[in-house]
Amino acid sequence: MKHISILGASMDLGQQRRGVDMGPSAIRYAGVVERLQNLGHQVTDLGDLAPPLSASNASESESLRNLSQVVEVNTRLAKEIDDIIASGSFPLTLGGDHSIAIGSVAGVSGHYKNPGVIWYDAHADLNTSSTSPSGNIHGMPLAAALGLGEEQLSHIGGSEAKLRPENIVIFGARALDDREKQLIKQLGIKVYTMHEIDRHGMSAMMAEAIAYLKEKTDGVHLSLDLDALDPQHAPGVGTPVVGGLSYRESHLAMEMLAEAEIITSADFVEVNPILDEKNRTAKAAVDLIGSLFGEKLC
Ligand code: B3U
Ligand code: MN
Ligand code: MN
Repeated sequence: MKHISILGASMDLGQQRRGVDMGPSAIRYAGVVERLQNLGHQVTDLGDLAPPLSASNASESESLRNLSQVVEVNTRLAKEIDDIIASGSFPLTLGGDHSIAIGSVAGVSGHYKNPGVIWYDAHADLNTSSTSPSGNIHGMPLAAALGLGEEQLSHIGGSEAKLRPENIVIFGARALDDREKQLIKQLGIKVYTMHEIDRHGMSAMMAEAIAYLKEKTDGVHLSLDLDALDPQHAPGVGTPVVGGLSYRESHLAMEMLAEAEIITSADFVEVNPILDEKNRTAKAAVDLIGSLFGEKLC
């Protein structure tokens, strides 16, 4: 039994399609609290983080859209996550676009000597203001956690880097920008692209990823972007990429992570109910959360 604190980060300013701020509501509507309670966990739903103070959505710069709002919300989120862990609870953050992982990783990292992350995503989210093709901050959270790019983002929760490159595993990648590929090579970040997963199978690749992180980390954050899944299984995301992970593969991944008992915090992001079909993507998120927290088929 775990004590789990659910926190909604209803942010949509890290990218340009409105609606992903309703992700936490959609995931709650799909029954996340009841699902976890039925598994025997103690759940506190802390509700949603207050929206950005500045009402204006006007982008200040094309290379970092809505920077001040993203910084402000993530600064508050980092503090909330920090407090949740300090209270002995497991922080489960519901996005919102993936820019909210800047705050969640920042809030987590101070609690571990060697924090690790599994970035379950079609993208690497390793852009900075100087490499981003879009200026969308949801494409930058992993770079910020490494201490790269705009300091207003990377210094949230403290000026030090929040993650070491060797403690990062990217899983499900299939839409990497050239500069992200260069950075991955330069820093030696472990990436399981769709190629490796297709070639060797989810079971072998996730087992390898778990062994890789288990050896050297004392806490692992799972940052799960629903666009890691194929759009057939998760249509309600802002940047769908074909050729993705299936619902079945993703369940196996969550079940293996549950069995390995390595995940100490998590976020489920990018569910956009406006783009969804009958809340399918939010339901998939809840199903995956069930498996991550120990649900078994039999
Ligand atoms: N790498 C591109 C596209 C992208 C990143 N994350 C998402 N899309 N969801 C970028 O804009 O940085
Ligand atoms: Mn992402
Ligand atoms: Mn993505």
